[in-house]
Amino acid sequence: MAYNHIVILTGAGISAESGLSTFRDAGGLWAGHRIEDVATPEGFARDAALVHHFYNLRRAQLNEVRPNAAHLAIANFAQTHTGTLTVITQNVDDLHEQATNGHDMPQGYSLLHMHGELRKARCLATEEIFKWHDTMDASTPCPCCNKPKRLRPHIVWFGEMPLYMDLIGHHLRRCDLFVSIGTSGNVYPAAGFVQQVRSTGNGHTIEINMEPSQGHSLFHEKIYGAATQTIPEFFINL
Ligand code: BJW
Repeated sequence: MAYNHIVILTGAGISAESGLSTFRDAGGLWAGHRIEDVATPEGFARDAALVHHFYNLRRAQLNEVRPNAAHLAIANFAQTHTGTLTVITQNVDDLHEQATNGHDMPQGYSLLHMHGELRKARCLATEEIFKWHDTMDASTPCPCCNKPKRLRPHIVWFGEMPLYMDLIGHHLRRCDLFVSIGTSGNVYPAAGFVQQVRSTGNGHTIEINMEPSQGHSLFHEKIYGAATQTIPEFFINL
């Protein structure tokens, strides 16, 4: 069956084989950290130095990693797909961008970073967003107001509203295929997208992950295995 409006949701599992740790697997990103300390606005208010350090290390790590066969398979598929293809990523890395880099992407393709981006910073006062490739700390002057203590990583922490929610809702309502890749289904609202698609009655839903996610029973189809194996095979046959 040919699908016209496809939504792909990706999580940390798609980037794992590029060398970026997931969150909840053993030895993951939060090992050695309390989530409340590094992934909440309250943690940032308490100890900005710790939070900046955590994200500075992860931003620097992006220089060392490349998209893997799963990111590339999605990018290749996007080039030939004639309907719309919306990639909603929970990831703050830029491996989907790197995978499409240098290619003219069709008009129907879009990529939405619902949990923000490591390579962006935001001014706490004006909400202006800047491309950011270096380290930052509390003393870094903000480019718009030239004052210290104004910059934060452009990341959606717990308790904050994820980005592009209206646009995401629009794509979920009209999609005829929803594919969830490499996410444990622990974090809302992303974990609820499959239910939103099911409630429309028109979308086929597929989970592709290393293991069954929290919401696995909600999907019509499931494929389990490493993303670099399962994803290229899946998109070649779609
Ligand atoms: C592989 C693989 C390989 C490994 N191949 N697979 C009580 C009930 C319900 C909700 C709430 C609640 N209390 C609070 C909430 C809301 C809260 C929430 O969901 N909390 C839960 C813990 C319960 N959510 C929020 O606060 C969000 N905001 C919000 O809800 O606003 C209100 C709102 C209401 C209604 C509509 C809209 C908004 C904000 C959430 C922000 C999440 N931010 C983080 C941190 C970002 C910064 C950073 O990167 O450091 O985003 S949390 C972290 O988890 C990160 C990820 O994007 C996110 C999801 O993780 P992901 O991607 O699923 O990774 P893992 O590690 O969990 O899973 C990896 C999977 O890959 C595993 O299954 C592996 O098996 C698999 N895998 N290798 C294939 N090679």
